[in-house]
Amino acid sequence: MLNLILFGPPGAGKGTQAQHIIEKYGLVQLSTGDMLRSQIAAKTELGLKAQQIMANGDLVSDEIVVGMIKSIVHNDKQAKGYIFDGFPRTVKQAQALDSLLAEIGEGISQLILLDVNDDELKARLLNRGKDSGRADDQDVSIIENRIKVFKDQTIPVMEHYAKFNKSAKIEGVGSLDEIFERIISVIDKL
Ligand code: B4P
Repeated sequence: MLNLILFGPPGAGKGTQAQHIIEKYGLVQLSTGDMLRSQIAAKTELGLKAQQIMANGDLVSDEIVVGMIKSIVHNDKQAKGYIFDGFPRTVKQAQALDSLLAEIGEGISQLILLDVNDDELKARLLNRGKDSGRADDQDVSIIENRIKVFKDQTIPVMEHYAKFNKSAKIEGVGSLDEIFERIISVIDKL
């Protein structure tokens, strides 16, 4: 299996690039952000818990997101591999993911960081916020909090996989095609 973590700060292009990667490599995309937003739209108990946390730009609890991922990985026996988009966001989530994959005799093949500077992130997210309807994309102070949360709680995930030589960093500024080519050149070396 090819199991990739698409990694980066909010607005780095994870969701955008994941679409192209799944088409080329036939992987299953698991975006915890999308899963949480569908729970909110369906007004489930889980969605109600996550809604305010996400609107503030904070992280939903590890238990909730790990539980969502677990149920899919355990039930999908046909997958050629996964692209984890927006997950793991804490070292605890990374450890839970490693154990989950080990249970099916698998592991993470590579983490790929899309490196983008803070000014570009803010501009992209505010731009998306004009028509996305996402509360977390419409307020600079919330976007700044999301970037801070990434630096404080999520960067250690990259260090966790670097210990196993499984972290790669690519430039995340440029056209969508240029960035996709950079990602392909990392994947094709695996
Ligand atoms: P996510 O849904 O993961 O939100 P995101 O980081 O904003 O998305 P993404 O990074 O994929 O967006 P993209 O760059 O593609 O999470 C939202 C919230 O959910 C979190 O804050 C948290 O509360 C919660 N959550 C999710 N997962 C969690 C977890 N594991 N643990 C705890 N909480 C969790 O796109 C951004 C914009 O940039 C788009 O408009 C796009 O068109 C544009 N763009 C992309 N590439 C570009 C390029 N090359 N040039 C110019 N613009 C570009």
